[in-house]
Amino acid sequence: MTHDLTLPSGTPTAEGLAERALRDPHRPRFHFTSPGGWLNDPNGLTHWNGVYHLFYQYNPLAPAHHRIHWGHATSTDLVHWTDEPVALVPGTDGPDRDGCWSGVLVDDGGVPTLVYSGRHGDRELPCMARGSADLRDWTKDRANPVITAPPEGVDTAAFRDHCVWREGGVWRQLVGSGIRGVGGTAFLYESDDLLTWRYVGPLLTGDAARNRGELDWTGTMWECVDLFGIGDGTDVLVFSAWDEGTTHHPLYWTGRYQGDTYTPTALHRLDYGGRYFYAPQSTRDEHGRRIMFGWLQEGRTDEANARAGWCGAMSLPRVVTLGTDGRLHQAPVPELAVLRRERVEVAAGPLTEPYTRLHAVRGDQLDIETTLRLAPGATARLAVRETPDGAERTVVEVFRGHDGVCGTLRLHREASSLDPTVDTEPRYGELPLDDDGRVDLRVLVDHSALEIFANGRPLAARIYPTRPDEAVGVGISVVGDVALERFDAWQMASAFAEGPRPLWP
Ligand code: DQQ
Repeated sequence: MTHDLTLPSGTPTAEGLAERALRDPHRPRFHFTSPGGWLNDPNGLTHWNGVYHLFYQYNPLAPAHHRIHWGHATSTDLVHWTDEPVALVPGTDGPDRDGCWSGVLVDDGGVPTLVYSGRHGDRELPCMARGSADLRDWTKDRANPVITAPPEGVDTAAFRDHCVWREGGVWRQLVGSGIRGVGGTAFLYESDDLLTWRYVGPLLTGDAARNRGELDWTGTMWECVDLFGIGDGTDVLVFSAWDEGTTHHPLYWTGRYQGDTYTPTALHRLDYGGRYFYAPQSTRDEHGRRIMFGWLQEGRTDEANARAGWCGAMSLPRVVTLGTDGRLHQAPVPELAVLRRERVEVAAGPLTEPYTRLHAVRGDQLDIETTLRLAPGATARLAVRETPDGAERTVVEVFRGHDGVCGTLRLHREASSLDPTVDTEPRYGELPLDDDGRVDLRVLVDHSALEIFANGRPLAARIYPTRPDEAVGVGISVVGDVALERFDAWQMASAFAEGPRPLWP
């Protein structure tokens, strides 16, 4: 994403955005989207007195990244969302007059408090706002910005996004940034009152020169850093690796946070979809679960987004745990099951046909859960959103290497759309397998939003069939020895009521 502050030509006015959005066949129905206009990062995630609050980067005036507000929605089940009044509006003057960029919510002795990035020109500086008890009304602090400049030598336009926590009687904060010629970084600060911050130093700095261009390249700047402890003694540092125009992908370090430093043990990709699961943020909910959302960016042109009247979806909320392999394991929250309607079951057994169209399973709102067992060298492919003539189809592929241990999860989008202007690049990543070659695969199809979980590894993407009404088929093809142990599919109900949602409730 470029941070251009002008609207693309031809952008419609706010009028009618929600109606346009409603008519768009590509708009998800059980992933959270804004009522209309633009949505990007999840912000201020919290579970507050039994209510989940999802704030998000929002432009209610146009489907373009311009003068970003904080949208707000609440839920008691992480599935059905109520639109709340816009939480933060860019100031008419002051440090956030060009946008209220990403940030977090903390509980300051019972007072909900936002720490976010104010944008003015190309300056990004930390700001804060105090909330009412119901988290609906927010008052910006008169002292904003609460940090008046980045550490010396750091670009003012690369100093944003926050992770704030309480530790040993003080507040600590990370601000995402980059050190020119060195790499992305997270600067550590400390405060007694969230207002006056002492700079401690970089918690960890990447190496922008190494593996440039690789899928795990750490970029020149780290956006949306998120530090949390998980499992027994592992600290995870999530960040979105960024480089102007070329790199947007979420990564995480596993390692140990101690004192003022973070000692990494390993670097991993957070989601194989790359930019399609960007700028994630997580919170520990009142049940003790680590819940994470990411921004599912669009894969179509700015003009197509403008015509659609909306832009950007939130991922499904995910439960994140630490796997026995020391990596993060991700799954959609179990609450989603309330949207499951008719179930179709496919009989278990060896898959002998090279291709089987599953006629009973059809739709553009589906939840598919299957367990496959692959012999070494075998491949299984699940096609979704397939037209009857097969001209459009999106294929989820799992492959077990000949050595039996290594596998690959791959998403083929080359035929996902006949529209040459949409992104159809494939996506792939490593698939962990046990000795039996078992693959637990979950595929959630929600119009243009697709989320795949294979043995706990996620891959999010967007797809835009040109014949959306016909692209509802599902099929399986195999090469080699593949057994189907289980296959269940559900039609998914919509999580939103019919009718346009007010852009500014
Ligand atoms: N989006 C926000 C920034 C953040 C970026 C601006 C990540 O705060 O760095 O809308 O997508």
